[in-house]
Amino acid sequence: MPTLEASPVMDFQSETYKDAYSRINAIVIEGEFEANDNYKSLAEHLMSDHKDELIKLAKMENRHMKGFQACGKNLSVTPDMPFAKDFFSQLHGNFQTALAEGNVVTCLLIQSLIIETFAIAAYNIYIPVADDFARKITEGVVKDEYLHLNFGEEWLKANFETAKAELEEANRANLPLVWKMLNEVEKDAAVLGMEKDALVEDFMITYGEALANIGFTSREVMKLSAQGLASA
Ligand code: PL3
Ligand code: FE2
Ligand code: FE2
Repeated sequence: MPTLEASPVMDFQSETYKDAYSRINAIVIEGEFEANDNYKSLAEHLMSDHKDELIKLAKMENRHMKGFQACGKNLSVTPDMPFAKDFFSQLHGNFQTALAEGNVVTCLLIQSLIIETFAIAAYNIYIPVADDFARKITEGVVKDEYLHLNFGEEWLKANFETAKAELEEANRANLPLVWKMLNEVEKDAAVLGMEKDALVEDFMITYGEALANIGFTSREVMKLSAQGLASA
């Protein structure tokens, strides 16, 4: 008698799958690499009072990167790193500018709120459609990403009154980039079994919860988390 399988039939060895994976895998590897760099920069330059904790987070990001490199190798896929560098270039540039100007609130919004939430949404949607090897890796990684999001939340919550205006400005400048980036990966993500609507929904929920925890009212959360979405 045939058994009911919950997971969709996915040919992880097809050229179509591997071609899409070469870009998505590269994005995730580059994202983890830049996250490692960003937390190290914050530890060194802007948040030396949180140095030990930030170095711990940076080390986790380095482990995540290695895990995702192994996922690509396991499928015999070569990640398209130039594509991924380009994918992150604007967000990366904005982080570097904020770092140089000493805008710690903007740095935390970009790395700990936006990028970590983007990762949480992507990994949660990927887990049910991943191959067995990648699923185990991604399940371990996503647990850490919640800790990283929480680090940013806690600091911004403790400094809410002085951070509020800069948060709103940084959100206005950076959140539209997320929708643009999602549009850029939409096709490849679909090949891997990940739907854009599900990614957007997961992102909005997690990001909105973070903003509410930091201290924004539900009215403000609605406005902030949909910033730039209509024109995307
Ligand atoms: C920081 O800890 C992680 C930074 C990674 C950012 C990843 C963004 C991923 C967007 C691409 C959507 C497809 C994801 C596929 C998952 C393997
Ligand atoms: Fe990570
Ligand atoms: Fe992270």
